[in-house]
Amino acid sequence: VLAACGSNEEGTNESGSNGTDEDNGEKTTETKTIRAGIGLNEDHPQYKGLLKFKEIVEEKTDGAIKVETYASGQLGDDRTMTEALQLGTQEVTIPSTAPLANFVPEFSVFDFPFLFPNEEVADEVLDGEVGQKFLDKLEDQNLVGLAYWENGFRNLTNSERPVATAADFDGLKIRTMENNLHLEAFRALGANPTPMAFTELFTAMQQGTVDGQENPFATIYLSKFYEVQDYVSNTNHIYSPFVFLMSKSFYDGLTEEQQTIVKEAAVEAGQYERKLNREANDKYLDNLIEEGMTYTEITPEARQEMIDLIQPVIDKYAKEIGEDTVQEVYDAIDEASK
Ligand code: KDG
Repeated sequence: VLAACGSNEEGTNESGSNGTDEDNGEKTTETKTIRAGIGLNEDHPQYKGLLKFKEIVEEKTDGAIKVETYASGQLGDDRTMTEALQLGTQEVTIPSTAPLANFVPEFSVFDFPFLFPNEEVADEVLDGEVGQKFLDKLEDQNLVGLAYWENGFRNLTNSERPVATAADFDGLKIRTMENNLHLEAFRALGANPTPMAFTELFTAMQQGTVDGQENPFATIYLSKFYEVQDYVSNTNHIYSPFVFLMSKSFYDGLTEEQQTIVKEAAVEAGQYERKLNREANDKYLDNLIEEGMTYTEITPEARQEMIDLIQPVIDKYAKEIGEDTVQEVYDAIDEASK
């Protein structure tokens, strides 16, 4: 029956549209493919945002640009994917600013602990003139920064003990992102930090290579870190932005109209991602407690002590980055906080 069906269809096609197309000599424009990879999994708002980007781009370009999405580090980690963009062997990735600072050191300013007071101020600064200035610095690295998305305020988890004060960090083996400022900030708190790609983190906690890590509640819950971690504290120590990156060689090969479409799609999908991410970060602490984690709240006094211990590290990096650049960021935060 199937075979008969098949030949019927073939028969219809032969005298149908295929032939007509060829006869018209229509030129089909080449389809371009964006391979977009992230480290987080398919449940995370970052992936949902990426699907939104795909939907907008494929619709607005009438399928002339196809987007393939890869989650869970299938294409690599933040650093290796960013390198692949530079080489032109991958088209899109959305790293945290922390590993991106290995390419453009100035990005570390956004990872200064306790810099942004809340998400709304971060939006205003990153989406404004100051944020754009940092994106412009990516061009020299063969990268195009199309938009800021949100990872969010990072919180500590570990398998050893409740962390309420700076003293509780003593000797804890904490995995950090691959960023020197992060490393030094945790050392200043007395911890014993190790940089590691996100893709290796779950196993490292499971095997006890590290005692703990820090990430927003959404990531902690959606990556099931509660299976290998017992304690969580709302340290809220760093607001982590994501940067939506495109390979410059790919971007330069797009028509002007396509460039506008991908730019606008990255911004629009980013607004959607931020909304989902905020909802997720608001609700998942409760889920972590339900899963059996012990929650410790950081008091304002304890947080102030952490700020004081980390301040020399911030001062050091402010000098390295350039005090004018850092001041511009501080001014924009003050302005947005009014
Ligand atoms: O997709 C983004 C992830 O690769 C990474 O940036 C997540 O915050 C992160 C981390 O801790 O590595």
